[in-house]
Amino acid sequence: MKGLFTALMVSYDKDGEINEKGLREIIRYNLDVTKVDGLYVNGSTGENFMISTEEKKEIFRIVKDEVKDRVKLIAQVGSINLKESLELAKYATDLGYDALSAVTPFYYKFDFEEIKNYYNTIINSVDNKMIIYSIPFLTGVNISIDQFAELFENEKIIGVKFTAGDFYLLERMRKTFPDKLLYAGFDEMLLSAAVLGVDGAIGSTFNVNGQRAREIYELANKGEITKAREIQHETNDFITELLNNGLYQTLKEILKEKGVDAGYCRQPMKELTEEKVEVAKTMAAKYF
Ligand code: SI3
Repeated sequence: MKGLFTALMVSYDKDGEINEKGLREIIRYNLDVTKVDGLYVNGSTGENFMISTEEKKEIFRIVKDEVKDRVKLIAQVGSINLKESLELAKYATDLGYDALSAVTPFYYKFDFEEIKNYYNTIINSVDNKMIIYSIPFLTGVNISIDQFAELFENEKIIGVKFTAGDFYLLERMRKTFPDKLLYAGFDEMLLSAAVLGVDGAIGSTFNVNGQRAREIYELANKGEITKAREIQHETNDFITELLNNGLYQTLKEILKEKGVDAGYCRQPMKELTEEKVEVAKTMAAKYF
């Protein structure tokens, strides 16, 4: 389960329906062109928190059908509707997903006992493994090192997708939990995380920029930091433009420039203006 995982984009049509043909093209692009080690399905990048349970299942099914066993698959099943999480955990496990992941429950101020119960309930309901999805800047949920230790008492909880810039905490986690899987979640900080010894990374930008991410990760692991830093600089020039123009919409537009039917984002996310579409096209030509 180590390595680089794309947080998979999903192609939606103008009405917000899943475009199966487009989704299959995005998957193939990730397998054949960006060449990642695995896919993280129904995460933030899949616009997961704006779609129905049935749509989530359909995406899990299509991805597994297209990938078969070519790369590892992680199913993000987190939801503040625990019953939905349980249903999705069973569904993805039955399909053969290699691991599950669940975002920390958000919106209500759940206390740690509730969060721990959420993870144990989900993962104890299936024969699978759990990767905690920690993304405090969107959920408002911060988990301390002691709390991670408590969660890891359950051996089925095997790691964390760490989407945060707290490198002190990341370093403490690496030292304290040498056998747990730590994945970097911010692509713009991949080099710093790799230097601290993460086991891999999960990122939205890998949908198009997976090859540069691979170079950064491998150079860092070989100790070739100067070269890795140059590629991180180039990557971050790209990510800065991406964030300024509209993250997921621009990634989709770049995929379209590469011949992939990446579709549109699901409302309430808005469409790019014509001007921003032009910016995305220029970025595609400049970086890919
Ligand atoms: O769940 C997911 O789709 C992710 O893996 C998210 C991943 O951490 C991305 N975060 C978000 C909020 O999209 C990053 O890859 C992020 O897009 C990138 O670092 C640019 O900031």
